[in-house]
Amino acid sequence: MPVVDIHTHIYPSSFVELLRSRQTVPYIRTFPEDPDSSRLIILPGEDDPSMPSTSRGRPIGPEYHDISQKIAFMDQHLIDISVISLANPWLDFLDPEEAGEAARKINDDVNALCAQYPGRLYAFGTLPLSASADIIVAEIERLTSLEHMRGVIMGTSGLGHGLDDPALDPVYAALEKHNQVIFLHPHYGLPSSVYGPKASEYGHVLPLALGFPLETTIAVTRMLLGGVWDRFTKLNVLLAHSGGTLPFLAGRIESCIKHDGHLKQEGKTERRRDVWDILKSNIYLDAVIYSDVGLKAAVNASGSDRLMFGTDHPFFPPLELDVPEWHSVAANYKAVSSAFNDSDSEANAVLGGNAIRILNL
Ligand code: 5CU
Repeated sequence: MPVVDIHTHIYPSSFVELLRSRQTVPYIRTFPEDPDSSRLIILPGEDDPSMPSTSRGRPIGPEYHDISQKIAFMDQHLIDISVISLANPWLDFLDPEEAGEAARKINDDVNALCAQYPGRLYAFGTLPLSASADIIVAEIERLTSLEHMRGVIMGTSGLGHGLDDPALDPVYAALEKHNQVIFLHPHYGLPSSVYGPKASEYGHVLPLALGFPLETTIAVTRMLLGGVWDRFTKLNVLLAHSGGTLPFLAGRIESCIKHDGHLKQEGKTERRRDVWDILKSNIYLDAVIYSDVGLKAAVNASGSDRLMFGTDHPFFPPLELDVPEWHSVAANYKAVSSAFNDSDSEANAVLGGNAIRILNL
């Protein structure tokens, strides 16, 4: 059974040029302490002058845009097929007038990268979310004509007001109509105040380990409370990082809904699909959680037939020089083998079979 990586990012060269041309987050720049090394600054507040220079973004090299490096990484880690996606913050920061054209260019570029390696690369497209719903829907429709596209990647901000915004309904309707999976990925984290006054001493750990997964969990819970899956019963969403903390917190979310007097008064506690139903019918989860503990929660919540292997390449490379096998990837492989130690068929499904079936690879 082939191994498929469904969580693996790329910034095509045109996007790298765009980031290099900018002076505010997101952008690529060098710092006087190390003028020969470019750093990718994408997360909110990541270039705060109070940060030590080693916390300001991350080093960026050709692994972020050179597709031959993606293939070399796949070969090194025994990955047969990758479903590549533009990394955060996608096109969220563009002016509305620029977004439609930029999305067409990036999607064409990514589709062309896939075409260089037939059978090995597919992609999630990018949406011009700062543009009007008409322009977004037009791009969703255009994506269906690009051979290698298998869905779209999206952040949690939607059109600027989150994923429970009713203004997104035409977008959800188009995605549902064309059977396009949304790969939902965090970027914005939590307000920096929750990380406390010593945050700059802790590198990226709090925003990446906790801010990202909580952002995803809140975004999906808002979709649920906003009735998105009651209106779009066939809308499929693949959640990054094994659903943030959704599998672990689903019982608590469901209980809070059942005990909420305001929701009851509005008639919203009875006439709705519950979290467990949505987890098993509309949600897919990646297996990018680095431990069998989190992976088992994901399996219990959604089923092993809805879980798909990923790496998050090119993020989380080894910090040591010349280590060919990435610890982060080894941890995700190990989590799958420990979670399914008595079932090769389930492990193979998570490693590749599910992605081939769900994304029609
Ligand atoms: O290291 C990081 O900041 C990231 C990121 O921004 N996006 C991602 O997908 N993984 C890690």
